[in-house]
Amino acid sequence: MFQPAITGSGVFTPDAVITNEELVTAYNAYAERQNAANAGAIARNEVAAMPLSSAEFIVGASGIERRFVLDKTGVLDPEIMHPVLPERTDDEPSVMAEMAIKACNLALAAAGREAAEVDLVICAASNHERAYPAIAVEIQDLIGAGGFAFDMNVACSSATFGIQAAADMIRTGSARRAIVVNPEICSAHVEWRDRDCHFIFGDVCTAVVIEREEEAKGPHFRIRSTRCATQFSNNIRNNNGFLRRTRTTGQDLPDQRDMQFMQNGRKVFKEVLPLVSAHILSHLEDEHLSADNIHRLWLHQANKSMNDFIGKKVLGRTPEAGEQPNILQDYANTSSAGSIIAFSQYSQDFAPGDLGVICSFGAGYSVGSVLVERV
Ligand code: CO8
Repeated sequence: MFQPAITGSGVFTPDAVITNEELVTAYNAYAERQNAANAGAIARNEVAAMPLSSAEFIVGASGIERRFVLDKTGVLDPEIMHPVLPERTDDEPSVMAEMAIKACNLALAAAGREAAEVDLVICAASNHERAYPAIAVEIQDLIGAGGFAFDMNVACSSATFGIQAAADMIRTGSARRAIVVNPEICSAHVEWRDRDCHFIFGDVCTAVVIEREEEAKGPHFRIRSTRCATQFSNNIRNNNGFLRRTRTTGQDLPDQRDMQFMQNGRKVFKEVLPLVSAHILSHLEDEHLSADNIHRLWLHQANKSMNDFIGKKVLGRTPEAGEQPNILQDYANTSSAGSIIAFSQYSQDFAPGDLGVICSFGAGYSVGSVLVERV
């Protein structure tokens, strides 16, 4: 058996930023247009008026101030209300693979490794731009890695579940050096015309290099252990899928709202919090550790109040500055990439022996935790 370690991480951040104010201006312009167009039906109570959004609500309810996206012009155009990403030919790199190359190269540079030394690529994300061939195999080809590659999807927990899969394969010897990469294009999946969720997501790509600790070229994070858990819930759901076209005889599909991100946010908030806190605490207990031994929690980045609650529950007190860093104010929810951005940005100050937990949670429900030690 070999000891796996995270030896490098990288974050690719798109250039375009949308502030809450820009987002609300665009959404409200769209809603007012719709209301004007439907004025008669609204007056006859046949159609409900679209409610307006507010930047104050967004920051108060979530802590999110802005988000990065691949394309902001389409999202902010009330005539369009979604990102515009031109179609690519089959000979061009896919959008996810293009983002992934950038994050993989940053992670490889941090590990001091060449792509040719990698023999496992896992593309772990909450959506994949096509069914096959796997995006991971395309990434493997584009960066020049060897071995094998596959896609996996556990929604917001894809990265931690991917780390567990890679760490287990390195431990047993079926892979020697892995990249787990998380290209998240949430902007193409969220419904920007729905005020309940239009503010939640952003785009990013993260990557980590995992290899045998004995081969690490510099300071690294030993993966002491991992824990993954799932419990079925419909409270975060997307019904897009290949069977969709079999349910109609016409070209136009009926009600397409559920082909985008859907959630019952309040229920998610209430149900996921106890699940995550108990998960982290039992993971620590299994390792004969208490919260006092943990220097930092790199949590999934969905909601500031959620993270405040989990931090308090796990540590048994209000976390001190730096013990539970949030990046969601700048990135919003980037699905599986969130906890990895936090880890990548807030881990280099660790001293040898310091312990931390990367923890993701989300649709499924799913929870994944990775206990790491600085070496
Ligand atoms: N502006 C003004 N008012 C608003 C807005 C808005 N934008 N949105 C909602 N309101 C109103 C509501 O209509 C409601 O009004 P009323 O009381 O009159 O009915 C009121 O504000 C309160 O609404 P909510 O109860 O919905 O507000 P909350 O305080 O619950 O906050 C949150 C909403 C922020 C969504 C919160 O519930 C939350 O963060 N929940 C947890 C959600 C979560 O973590 N989900 C994880 C999803 S991510 C995941 O699992 C990955 C999925 C796959 C990736 C998908 C990629 C796109």
